[in-house]
Amino acid sequence: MTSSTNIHTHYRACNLCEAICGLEITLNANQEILSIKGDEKDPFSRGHICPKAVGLKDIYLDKNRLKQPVRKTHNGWETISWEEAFTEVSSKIKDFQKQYGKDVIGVYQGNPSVHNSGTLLSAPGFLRVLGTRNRFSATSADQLPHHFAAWQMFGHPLLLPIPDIDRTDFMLIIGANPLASNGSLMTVPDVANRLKAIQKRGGKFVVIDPRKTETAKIADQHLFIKPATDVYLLLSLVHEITSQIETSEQIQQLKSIAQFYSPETVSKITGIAVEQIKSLAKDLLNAKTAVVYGRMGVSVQAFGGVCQWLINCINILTNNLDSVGGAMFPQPAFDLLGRAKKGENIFNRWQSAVRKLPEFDGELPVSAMAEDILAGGIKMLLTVCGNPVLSTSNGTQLDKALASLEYMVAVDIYINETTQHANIILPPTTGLEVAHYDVVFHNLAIRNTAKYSEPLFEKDKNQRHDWEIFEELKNRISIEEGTEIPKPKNPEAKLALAMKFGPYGKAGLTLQQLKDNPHGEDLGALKPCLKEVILTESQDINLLPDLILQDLTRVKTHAEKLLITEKNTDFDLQLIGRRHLRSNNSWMHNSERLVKGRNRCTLLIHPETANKQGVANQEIVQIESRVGKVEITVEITDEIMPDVVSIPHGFGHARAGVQLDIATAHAGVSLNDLTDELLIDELTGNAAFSGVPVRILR
Ligand SMILES: Nc1nc2c(c(=O)[nH]1)N[C@H]1C(S)=C(S)[C@@H](COP(=O)(O)OP(=O)(O)OC[C@H]3O[C@@H](n4cnc5c(=O)[nH]c(N)nc54)[C@H](O)[C@@H]3O)O[C@H]1N2
Ligand SMILES: Nc1nc2c(c(=O)[nH]1)N[C@H]1C(S)=C(S)[C@@H](COP(=O)(O)OP(=O)(O)OC[C@H]3O[C@@H](n4cnc5c(=O)[nH]c(N)nc54)[C@H](O)[C@@H]3O)O[C@H]1N2
Ligand code: SF4
Ligand SMILES: [Mo]
Repeated sequence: MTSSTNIHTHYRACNLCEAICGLEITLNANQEILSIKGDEKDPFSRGHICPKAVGLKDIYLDKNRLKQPVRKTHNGWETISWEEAFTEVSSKIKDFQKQYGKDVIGVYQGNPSVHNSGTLLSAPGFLRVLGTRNRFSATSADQLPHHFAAWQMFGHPLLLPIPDIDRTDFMLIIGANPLASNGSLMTVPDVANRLKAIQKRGGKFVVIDPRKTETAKIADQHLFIKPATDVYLLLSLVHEITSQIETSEQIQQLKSIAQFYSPETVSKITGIAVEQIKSLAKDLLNAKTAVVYGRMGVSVQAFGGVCQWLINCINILTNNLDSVGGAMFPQPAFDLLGRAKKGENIFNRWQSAVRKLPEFDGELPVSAMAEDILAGGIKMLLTVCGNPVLSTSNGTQLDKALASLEYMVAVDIYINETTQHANIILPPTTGLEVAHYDVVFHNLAIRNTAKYSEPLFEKDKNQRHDWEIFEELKNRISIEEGTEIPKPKNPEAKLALAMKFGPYGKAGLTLQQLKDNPHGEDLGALKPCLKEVILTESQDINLLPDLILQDLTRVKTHAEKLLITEKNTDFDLQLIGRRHLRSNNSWMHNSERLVKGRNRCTLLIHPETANKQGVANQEIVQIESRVGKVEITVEITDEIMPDVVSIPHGFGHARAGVQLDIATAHAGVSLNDLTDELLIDELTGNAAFSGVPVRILR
């Protein structure tokens, strides 16, 4: 912290999204925030921020935010002491375990778990002691297919290839909207300028998306694609590329897999013209360097796993994997893979109770959580940083399932759509009150950097840090009765050790150095390193993994169906989601400055489709899927494909019991009251949100 007169400045990283922008926060002598701006001296974000950064101040001051545990009573919520809360929660855990066994307690971990270093470093220890196989997280409503393909091909779920956006000559972006999301599985602050820089140095980038997004608008080219048909576009690109390169035996096999998917055939399925598919393949082959990057849109669909595999394949076929300007592997200062084992099986070691969906890396697909609660296998649930009622398929069903639980605990800062079902909520400090080192996202970054942030505000004496909560619970459920409960250990020690023994430790990088330089350290551009980091048994890329090859039959059968059948007339529209720069999944709608302005929770529909359906702009319509129905205002726009409609996810705050004053005044409806828990990627178990069949009711 630096000071001049009474005004002083604090530098830190924003932990709200994956971009980890550097912030410059000025405060007066009373510790009131005067401004939050981009930190020009941050070597990575270079002064960039987005409007959500100022939301950190709103979260800090939010009257609805919890600071002490609350317990649900017949007369509403009552504030209780931490001692009371810990005693009740730990004895409930022990009672349930004793009576029914460890698996009877379910756990759901949401997105901010990976944006809080305290939670990230302390929750795993608690979960190990809890020992349940009924673990779920937002991963299977998001990026599980990426992890699956990475594990199969490179030997570890976290060996995710990241686009070398600063040096590439051609970037193909499929199903991602970094101008709204600020990048995902690609930590890339200031993404708009980095994309424009590709163009300035004579390269280009192309966007494939059923909606003409903010990113598509600044691209050299945007192609509409029918939802959930990307697997065929990718196969067609493999078809074209393998016909133009020298083929080894393995590549020959890929070529024969792709044989059926000529641009002519695939054009009929995807709606992308034959010439355009061919020219994309040419661009990928001819550019000096090129990279294919596919995110949410190609992950949350019926063939998400195969899509992510194909994206890696194309980067390999065009000689762009692990090479400058292509898809590369970061080498973070906190090396998450330092102790990873080679060739470990982490798939399908157990299954969900009702549908027998496969476990991956210790977690079951979240689409199975509600049915497994309703079937009675999970009687107690713990949610951590999650709002699955709004964020997982068929939220209405989960809402009912949560109401049927015998006991629920939430580690969360709000009483929202999910946590209102809890018996006890344990609220940790957050945002400006905590120390932060981005353990996960430096691992996914387009440049190697490291940055540590001190807390800006001291916590009240009645508040607890996340790590204090998890350590306390771990200690209480694992010690013998009658022994003294050890004090929670600050995970900062782990951080210091990780720096020391990480890849830059030898060169002298220490936690203290990061503390002394709150702008962050630049550790250089990504370097080819796959040989050193690969974790497959053979030490080679597994280009043709059996599990993925087996799924190609399903891909083919579905293609044949799409090529012959008429449209499903019962549900004649396909639903997709969207993100807005001023939203953050479901939980930042309680900031007035972020929600004000025109209603964002609208149904986007193409003029021709609106005409066919007989709906007018701004009309309120009912829209229905197999699982539910919502009422929503129509917004007619030619920025979406005909026969596709879009609703943003994360809204729907009008549910009874929610205590979010501002959010409920801008409630909107929940996209996930329409998405269907039965629609999944059968390979990985990931939720398939893209292309849900829906119809407008009149
Ligand atoms: N249809 C559809 N569904 C989607 C998506 C989509 O695109 N379409 N996106 C999916 C994706 S990518 C994701 S990641 C998931 C997100 O799904 P979730 O992680 O379940 O949902 P969030 O809205 O991120 O909820 C975050 C929760 O954490 C709490 N919280 C915030 N900060 C803290 C903190 O510091 N500590 C603690 N303990 N709690 C905190 C908030 O109050 C909130 O309850 O949603 C998925 N769902
Ligand atoms: N402002 C803001 N930033 C965020 C978040 C947020 O909620 N708000 N959430 C954060 C999280 S948790 C994540 S995971 C990331 C996600 O980051 P992104 O993946 O960049 O985010 P989305 O905006 O969901 O982009 C998905 C795109 O896929 C398109 N799409 C939908 N279906 C299909 C399809 O079938 N095929 C193709 N090709 N495209 C399709 C959608 O139209 C959309 O433009 O964003 C993070 N950043
Ligand atoms: S882009 Fe993400 S990290 Fe950067 S200021 Fe916005 S929310 Fe924070
Ligand atoms: Mo996500």
